[in-house]
Amino acid sequence: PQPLAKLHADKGVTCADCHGKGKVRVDDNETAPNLACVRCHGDLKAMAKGAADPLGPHASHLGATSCTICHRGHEASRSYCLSCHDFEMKMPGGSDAAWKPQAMSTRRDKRVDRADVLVVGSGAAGMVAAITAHDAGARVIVLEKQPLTGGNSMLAEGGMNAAGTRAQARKGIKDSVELMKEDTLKGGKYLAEPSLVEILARNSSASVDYMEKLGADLSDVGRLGGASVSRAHRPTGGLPVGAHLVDVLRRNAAERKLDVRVNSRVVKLLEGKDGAIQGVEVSGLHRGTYRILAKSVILAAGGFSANPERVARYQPSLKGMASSNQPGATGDGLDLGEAKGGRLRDMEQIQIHPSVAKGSRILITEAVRGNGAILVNRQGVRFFNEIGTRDAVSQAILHQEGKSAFLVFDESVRRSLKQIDGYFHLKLVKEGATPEALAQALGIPGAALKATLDTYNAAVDARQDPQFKRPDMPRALREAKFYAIEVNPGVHYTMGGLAVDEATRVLAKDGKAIPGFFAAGEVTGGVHGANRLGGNSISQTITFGRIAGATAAAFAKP
Ligand code: MEZ
Repeated sequence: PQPLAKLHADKGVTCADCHGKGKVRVDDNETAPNLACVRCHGDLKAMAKGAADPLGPHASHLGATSCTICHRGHEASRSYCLSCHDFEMKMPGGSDAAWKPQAMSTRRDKRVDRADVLVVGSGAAGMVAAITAHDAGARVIVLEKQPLTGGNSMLAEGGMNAAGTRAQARKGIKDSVELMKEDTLKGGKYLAEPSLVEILARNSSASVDYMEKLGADLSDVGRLGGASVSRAHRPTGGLPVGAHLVDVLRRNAAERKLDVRVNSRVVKLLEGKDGAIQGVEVSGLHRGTYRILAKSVILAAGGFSANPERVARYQPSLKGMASSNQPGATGDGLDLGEAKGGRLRDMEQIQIHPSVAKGSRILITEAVRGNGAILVNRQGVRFFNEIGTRDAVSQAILHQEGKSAFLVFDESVRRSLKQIDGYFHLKLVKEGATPEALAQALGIPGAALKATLDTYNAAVDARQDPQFKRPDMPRALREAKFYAIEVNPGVHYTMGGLAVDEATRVLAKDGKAIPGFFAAGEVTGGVHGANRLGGNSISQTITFGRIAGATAAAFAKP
């Protein structure tokens, strides 16, 4: 395909129209070309208007992204959506090959930038840390290797766990810090660091308040696997939590004029003579390699679920399994930290999520089960407590014929959780007017599926599941239509990472904190032990992001 620069030139558009007049070097955020795109074509909203598909690429769950992520000027355009989806996507000057990162400039820029607090990674942990540090008076720079902010937090669906919140009180849910702590420790097979779990649970309600203060809506509360009560907070109607929180964090970063640099990959942490971390060497898409000196560095670079080689190295049994993660979740942060003496812990603890849509990388949120869906096998029968912990449910599915299962629900479950609409949009759902019709669409025995639903509905009525002891059955499955999605486990979360203390200081192999070096989010280990509970990841990012931002800002003060 002709690149866009040529297509534009053919229409009389000049270089200066996109790049600006005079000697202008494109920055790593590609600010000038993106402004030029919007000037001529309108913003994302304008581009989405009138499109045949109301959830098309210009109105996607990625939110406010820049045009040049997909629409390249001097090479074939590639849709970022194709990193995870296999849509047919045609665009002018575009190739239908999967998206891949562009090659970074090889130049060396001798200019040195300076910050009080430097944050590596722009998922929820990084952005919360950056906002907190900024609000504490620090000069902050955020670096993100991907062309957009949000990290894996952008894909979080089911909710943010918190105990003792106002939303729970409004719904009459009785929860406590102690119960959340015990659920988390038990779910993680008591491998987690109790002091970190205590911090997670004790601060969770305040972290919901914090996000609400920034403008988030976390008023819907649902139940997820391994939780004794409903404590997963998400937007009204059960919309996905991650895209919403990332949107709020982006807005807050913009309001504060935070210096957020995408297409900026950290290649090295810089160390002073005393062993303190004093900045980074970064490779920028256009600027090339340069240094940023900082008094504190916070690593919030995420996990490695999207790095199949690394996953297989720590867990050979997971070789070849699809991942639900965004393409940037490759674990580079772990290498950066380890190279500076950081201790890695629990690296072999890798979570597989029970419900990834078969043949895809699309996570079907656990909240569908939490809101009432059941799992049936090819014989049309249930085989496990659907809201057990992820490790247990995943193993149960892998023991079924075909190593997959059908997630079955009805119209009432569909209505209860808005994020289910997205699965219809992605054409992942089969349906039938009756259980038998649904079974026919799935190719499984109709009488068996009908009997399974009758037995389950009787258990819901009796508030007791004698078969599998499911502790919470919020609704019967009686309302046509009936729906199903075929699911199988996928690599979802890496519990291991850099060891940190209660103040998010990165610990060296001798157990001592490395001065000036902090970490938060999935790049750290110790919060979840051998198995993370659904909803604890977003909770962790906000709580430990806040702590990291405050501690790093305090450390940076003279
Ligand atoms: O915390 C998670 O990973 C989560 C809630 C995922 C999901 O099923 O939605």
